[in-house]
Amino acid sequence: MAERIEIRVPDIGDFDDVPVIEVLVAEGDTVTAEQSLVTLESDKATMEVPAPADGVIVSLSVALNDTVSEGDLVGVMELAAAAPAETKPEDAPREAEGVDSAKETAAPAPAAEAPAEPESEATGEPRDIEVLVPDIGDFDGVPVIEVLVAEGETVEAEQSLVTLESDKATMEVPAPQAGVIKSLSVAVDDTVSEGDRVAVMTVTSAPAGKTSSKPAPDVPAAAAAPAPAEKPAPAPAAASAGERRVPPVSLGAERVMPGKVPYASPAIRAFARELGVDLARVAGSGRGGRILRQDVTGFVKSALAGGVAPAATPGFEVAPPPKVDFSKFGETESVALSRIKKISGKNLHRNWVTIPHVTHNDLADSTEMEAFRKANKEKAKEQGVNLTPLAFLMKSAVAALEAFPNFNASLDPDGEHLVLKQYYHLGIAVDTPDGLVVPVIRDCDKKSVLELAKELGEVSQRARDGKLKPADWQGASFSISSLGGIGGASFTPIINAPEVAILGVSRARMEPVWDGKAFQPRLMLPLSLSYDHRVIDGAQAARFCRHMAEHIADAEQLAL
Ligand code: CAO
Repeated sequence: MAERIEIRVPDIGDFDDVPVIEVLVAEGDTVTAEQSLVTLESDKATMEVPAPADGVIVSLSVALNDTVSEGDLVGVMELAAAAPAETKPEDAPREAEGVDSAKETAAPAPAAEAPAEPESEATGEPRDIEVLVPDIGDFDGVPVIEVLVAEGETVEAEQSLVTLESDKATMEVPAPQAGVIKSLSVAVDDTVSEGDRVAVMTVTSAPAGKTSSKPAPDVPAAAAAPAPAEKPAPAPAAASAGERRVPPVSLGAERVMPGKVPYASPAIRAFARELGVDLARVAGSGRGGRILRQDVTGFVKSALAGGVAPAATPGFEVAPPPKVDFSKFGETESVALSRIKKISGKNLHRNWVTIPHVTHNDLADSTEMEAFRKANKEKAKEQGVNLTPLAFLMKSAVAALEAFPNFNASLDPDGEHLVLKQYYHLGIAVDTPDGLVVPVIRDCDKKSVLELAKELGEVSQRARDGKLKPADWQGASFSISSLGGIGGASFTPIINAPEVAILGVSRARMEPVWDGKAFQPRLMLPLSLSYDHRVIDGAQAARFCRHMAEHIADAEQLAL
């Protein structure tokens, strides 16, 4: 039978009860040497426990959210036949991790010296201290991948100042105590080693215990910043209680694997957890796809603006559009999108992907309405008004909205209430040379058809001239998009959130309509009502359209 070995939590520094935040394999999985099995996360470091050799996971002894300490059993694996014969099972994990056993038995690596405290510490007077890179194991020349604070910034004790990343681990250097960053001695992409100066801080309180800091020499901040960091004198071998440093752990056990788990530092993971952000959905803009603080805040901003698509079903993630070099197929020209197109594009996309749309189509008999309109067109023209069907349709829409109040509403952000509006402000989609805009005509219930037609003409002209003010497109409770002047039989208008429905109007056409005895030529007007199915049921939508159609067909309601 193949040899079985226990996999145990390696030296993880002074930390006990570190949570398991990911279990990356299952029992029965075949793994290769160095493949990560579980991820542990202290408040300062993310570590993975790798497989010591090739083999098969026989059993797992930890689950998500368990807490573990050095030596705890992670699982048992059966070594593949080719496993090195000389590897003693109980030593295998550590050997594979590259932990130097001599180092393990030796006293902890020297931390920065904590020299005799100057008098000011006792008196609480401001003084400068240097923050030094603590024991980071056997690594030298570790790149700084993030600088998390700026000069002049006030920081809390334990707040992370910079993130370092070796090819095996991500570590943060925290502030030893609360204070103000006087100068930074490192920048992104600098490389540092144990004892190098990270920053100079001005502090007042006495440190809680020994820290990787020492009083700063009298160096002007500006001169201090780019200066090469000094190595501190070695500290006493045994670290006293309260000593704070980045886990002085076997770095072979610490690793962050881009692509497998969200690639982010512990501080960023904590920040994301606080905001409820799933890091798996955040694109990292840092080196090697690392997720930075601004990536998380950017994601949140985008989500609040509705620009983040809901999580995809596993296996059905939305693939990015293909990148095609069109010039391979013929001549091309690149034209910048207008500002309006860029803004409305984002809103349309958000509304399309976040609202469950259904479009209900119906036909309204507009024969009488059209006859009335034509009969009054000249009269309206004398008053400088272009009388089109749209002004009549606005009145019919208001009548339907009065009858079905939940179409004149918005979903409360709590998702549990509907905000019913007692006003009838209609957004009207206007086609302009720069793109689609939706100015609002207010209090349509209080205005006559002629007044609506007049305002429609004025506002659409201002829209085409690019003269709309922000107030002109705010506050709509329902919208209408009319393509009737152009053509078409029906279409699916996109709901203008936070509204819950929008009416699309296409071009009226003569159709034979059966009156019970014979076909009659009637001018039929296509109505396409898109509605938010979370708020409106299909039957209600059908009734709303019928209400509108009957209002349009009702000769009695026709008035200017
Ligand atoms: N059926 C038949 N004829 C119609 C009609 C309809 N449904 N709607 C308008 N017409 C006629 C008008 O009566 C007018 O003809 P007359 O001058 O002979 O009376 C002609 O078509 C042109 O009308 P119009 O389009 O200039 O005016 P309107 O009041 O109907 O529309 C406006 C105004 C601003 C809505 C329109 O100009 C516009 O921009 N529409 C495009 C909206 C759009 O892009 N929507 C798509 C958004 S994506 O969802």
